[in-house]
Order: sequence, then structure tokens, then C-alpha cells
Amino acid sequence: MSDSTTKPKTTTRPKLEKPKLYKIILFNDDYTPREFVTLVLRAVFRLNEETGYRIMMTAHKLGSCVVMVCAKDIAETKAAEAMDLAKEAGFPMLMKTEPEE
Ligand code: TYC
Repeated sequence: MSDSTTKPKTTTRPKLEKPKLYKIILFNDDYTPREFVTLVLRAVFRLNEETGYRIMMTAHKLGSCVVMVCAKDIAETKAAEAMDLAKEAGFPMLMKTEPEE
């Protein structure tokens, strides 16, 4: 039989801050070819042809488009990776990261 005087086990759970999520935003420009932007989106963000094209066209028409939302370090790495590819190819394609509200 269990001892009714036994104290219930308590565990202290430290309150962990929910890690902030970051948006990766793609900006339109007049010089980077559409095909190149779509290719980079596919290669760096593992998007399929249709999604890559849709995101590229949204940035092209509206000025910018959120590519993905993720942890800060991943967002910064991916944005840098994409812009490095553009720089190597001589295009000004711009991405920025910013915390989600
Ligand atoms: N506006 C570019 C063009 O007409 C294409 C483009 C789309 C560039 C999206 C950047 O984020 C971008 N060649």
C-alpha cells in the first residue's frame, strides 16, 4: 500500500522564453533576372518551382515578400547564403531578416 503521508513529487520547471522567430524578406530590384531569383529560392530554401516562382513574382509586383519564418541564426545564414550567390553572379538581389511581431 502507498503511504498517504508521502509528499507529492514536485518538479520545478524553469520558465523558458519562447525563441523569437525571424522573417526572411526578399526585396525587388530592377536588375536581378527573375529566373535567377527563382533558382536561388529553390536552391537555398528548398522550394519547389511553383512556390519559388510565386514568391519571386510577389516580390516583383509588390516590392517585397516573406520567404520563410524561422529561428534567427537560420534566417541570417540563409539570407547571407542567397545574397552571396547573387553577389557572385553580379546581381544586387537583397534579403533582410527581421523579428516577427
Ligand atoms: N524585378 C526583377 C526583374 O524584372 C526580378 C526580381 C524579382 C528581382 C524579385 C528581385 O526579389 C526580386 N528582372
